[in-house]
Amino acid sequence: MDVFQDKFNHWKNGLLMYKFALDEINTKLNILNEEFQFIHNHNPIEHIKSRIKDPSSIMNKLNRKGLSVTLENARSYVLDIAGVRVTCSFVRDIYKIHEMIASQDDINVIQTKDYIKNPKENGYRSLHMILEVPVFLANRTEYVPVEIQIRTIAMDTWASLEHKIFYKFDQDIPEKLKKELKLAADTVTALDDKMEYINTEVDKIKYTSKVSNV
Ligand code: 0O2
Repeated sequence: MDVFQDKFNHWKNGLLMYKFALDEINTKLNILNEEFQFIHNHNPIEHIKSRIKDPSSIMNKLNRKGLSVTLENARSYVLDIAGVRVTCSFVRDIYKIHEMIASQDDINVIQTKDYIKNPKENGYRSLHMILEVPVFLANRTEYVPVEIQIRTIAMDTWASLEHKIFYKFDQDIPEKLKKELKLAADTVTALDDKMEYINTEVDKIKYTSKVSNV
């Protein structure tokens, strides 16, 4: 077998673990969503999208961090090889999902970054969690890192556009567009607040009419 094929297989086998971890976390999220629907008559999750970072992006990230490009370094230092993006309707659902995941016995939360309470300077908002998920293999259990990004639909719309613009301008967005993006991010925050308010009002009306029907 030639060296290239050997290396390719080494990476391919190494990344298989991340696919198993994604399968596990997707199952967990679907169960939580269905259970929540059953108990509260409401789906906190609108969409779930998952992906394995492609090897060239993993290698770029190792280069950016000044590390040599090895599978071992990728496993230790690139914690978003397996990524799941969860979109919700309301901000309070984001924290509900965060809490439900964090309280699962077999999951270790190794990092939480709250870019909703502390948005990035460009306006980016999202809740990020890095988890260790157990993958049960025939002869051992491996703990595999998975990044979950939880955001509202409005935050997701903003982030998708910003991501495209970022790459369109080769990571150097013109000042004028940066300002416009920040203004759009403020509008997204206002929209999320308004939706949250309307939803709370709907709950209050539903509760009052239930009580008066007793
Ligand atoms: P891609 O293409 O989405 O995978 P660290 O690993 O902790 O040293 P990192 O990875 O920058 O540093 O951590 P962070 O801040 O948690 O960001 C991880 C991911 O969040 C990014 O992955 C993006 O998906 C998303 N993200 C973070 N900041 C922004 C932002 O300003 N705009 C948008 N649109 N997305 C953001 P990647 O690997 O950068 O990209």
